[in-house]
Amino acid sequence: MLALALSASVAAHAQLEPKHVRLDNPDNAPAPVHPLPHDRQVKWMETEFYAFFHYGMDTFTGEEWGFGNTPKATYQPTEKPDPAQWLQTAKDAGMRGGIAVVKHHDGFCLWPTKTTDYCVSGDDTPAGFNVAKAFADAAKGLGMKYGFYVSPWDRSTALYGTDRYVTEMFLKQCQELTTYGNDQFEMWFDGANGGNGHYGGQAPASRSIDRATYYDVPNLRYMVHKSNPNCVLWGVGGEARWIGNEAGYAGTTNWCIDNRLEGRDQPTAASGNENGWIWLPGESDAKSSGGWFWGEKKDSYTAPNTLFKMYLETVGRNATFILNLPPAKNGKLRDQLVSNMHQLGELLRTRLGNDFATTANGATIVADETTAARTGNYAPENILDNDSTNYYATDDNTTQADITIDLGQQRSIHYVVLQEYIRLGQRVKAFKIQTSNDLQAWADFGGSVPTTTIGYKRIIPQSGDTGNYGNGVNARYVRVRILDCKSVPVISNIGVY
Ligand code: FUL
Repeated sequence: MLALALSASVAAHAQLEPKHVRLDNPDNAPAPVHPLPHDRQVKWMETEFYAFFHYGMDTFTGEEWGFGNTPKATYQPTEKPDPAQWLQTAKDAGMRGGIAVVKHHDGFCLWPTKTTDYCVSGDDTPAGFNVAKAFADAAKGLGMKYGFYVSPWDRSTALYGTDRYVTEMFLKQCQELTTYGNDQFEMWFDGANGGNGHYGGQAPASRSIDRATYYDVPNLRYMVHKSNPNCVLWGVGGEARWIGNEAGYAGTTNWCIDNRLEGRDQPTAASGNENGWIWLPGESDAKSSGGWFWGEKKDSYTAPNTLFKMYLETVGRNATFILNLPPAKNGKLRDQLVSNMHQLGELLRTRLGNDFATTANGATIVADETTAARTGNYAPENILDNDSTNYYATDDNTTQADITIDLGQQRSIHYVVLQEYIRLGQRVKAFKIQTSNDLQAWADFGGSVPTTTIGYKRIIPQSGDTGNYGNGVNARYVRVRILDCKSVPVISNIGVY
């Protein structure tokens, strides 16, 4: 009897063993450091730099937050909105995608939704035009990633604040938008809820909700991911966090992990949390003009050099960068903005377009002084090959590495770019960059900028100053010293520009 009971319990235990644990590791891969990103979050980080397009009722009122009772007829584009022009401009600026605001807090929808009359009709006139559909089509034509901003807060409807708003309007609106393409990369869910609004003219005129629970995020996620598996739900959706400011900078220390479901108003927004338990990477949103929406009094534009500085302080600090380009009343971006974006693209191409540290440009890895490279396909050469799917890793039991690159000739160096293989978790806690011409005398690179985290991407300017291109430093060798790391360092790329 005892023997029988024992064997029954062994059998039950054997069944419970997790099936995904591999008992052997034939590839000798380094162990992951949790939490890990979802595949869609990695693809999203690889988008790096993309546009926001705030266009809608506020374009015609000059406001930033419509109250929800502006008459429909106020939305009067003087020409048919031209999303292909928006996205082509973004592409010229070096961006890889864009997000169209198709419903802002005022509740007016730029596609013919079945959930409310407060929307465009979907006919072929400028005022009836289905902007959401045209936007998705234009993006597909231009090879740009695309997604939509759908404001959860809706100041137009009497239902706001009740469960009916969530099930009959908000979720349905998001569902309708998923039908415009199954390859959307991000849906943007703003956390703003300023309380008061028109709310269909019904009392109470001020409503408050708990944004952590009100919007039924589990069902929202399920519904969006069913048709759009690569769509990251930003903000309220809990798959990427706000960086905590709208000025275009992330923390110099910036972890892709954190401890909370939504980044707004949190002290760790800019830096993430080294000990966080969920993957929640940062996105930095910023304007390129006087407002989120175009307006006569807001028709002034930020200089390309300032935008380049923002790029270095966002993409260069392990965050994505979403830069707003507001179409004007004719449904097009102004000439001045188009020209600024072209200049920004030129800056990115000339300053960060030719990587000296590639095999193709004659670079080699000359030394790995302190640590043995891992056996298997983890050679330091993986750092020079422009392939983001492989990486260099050290043997187990070390959290340090020295990686020295011979550029093959002296180069004028302005920036060093570092990337971890984040599919195995974000790891590096401290590093240092140095340059040399003889492998004997080494000079520190990067001024006094803190060199703590790397993550998906880090860009270190030669003097540490993101606002000053400078003359560069002339050197043949670049050495990256990983000084502290959560586990074995895994480095996919080092770029030298
Ligand atoms: C904010 C909104 O309230 C602004 O109007 C704008 O859309 C910005 C991107 O997010 O929270």
